[in-house]
Amino acid sequence: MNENEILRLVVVPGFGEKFNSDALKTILSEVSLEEKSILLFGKEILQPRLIAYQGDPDAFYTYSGRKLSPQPWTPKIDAIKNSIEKDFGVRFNSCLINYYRNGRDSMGWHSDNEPELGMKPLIASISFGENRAIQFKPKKGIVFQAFSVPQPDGTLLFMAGNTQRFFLHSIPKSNRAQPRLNLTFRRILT
Ligand SMILES: O=C(O)CCC(=O)C(=O)O
Ligand SMILES: [Mn+2]
Repeated sequence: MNENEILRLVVVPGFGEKFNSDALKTILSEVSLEEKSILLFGKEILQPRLIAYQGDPDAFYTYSGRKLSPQPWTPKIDAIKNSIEKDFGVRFNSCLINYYRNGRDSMGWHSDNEPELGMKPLIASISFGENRAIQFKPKKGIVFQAFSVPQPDGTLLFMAGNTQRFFLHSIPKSNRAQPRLNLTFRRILT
């Protein structure tokens, strides 16, 4: 990788189609999703979506001021992980599961730059259900335009290299949105 590289994304439309249309339903039935709060300037704020975290037993993740303990892998999530690992020659030990119940659920601007992900984290993000675009914008000092990537059902998006260092991303609210499930596979350095 060149030292000047600021952004590395790979988009694989339809990757999730092979898990067939019941992926969303199956995952909802096997995962217990929770409304969780984050600490923002010392205050507890409920996150506007449902969340679960799965992974290998030692893959603890401190996210927005909260230490997440991994739940054991469930069959569908494990199958999707294995499929991504096999096709792209990558390895993950955890998965953050986000469920957007409707268009009012969202995720604010952030980057996945927690120290336990390392300097240049590879994150594989797969989406099922409603098409909610992910927005990107450069951090201060980076000259680049904001842009968005549509994520229709089955889209697989890799974020890699310096993406987290130089860009923020978000899922804005949307009017008229059916439910959407997103899985982000990560590698926690243990
Ligand atoms: O829902 C998405 O597509 C993005 C999820 C995300 O950014 C995250 O889990 O950190
Ligand atoms: Mn993220």
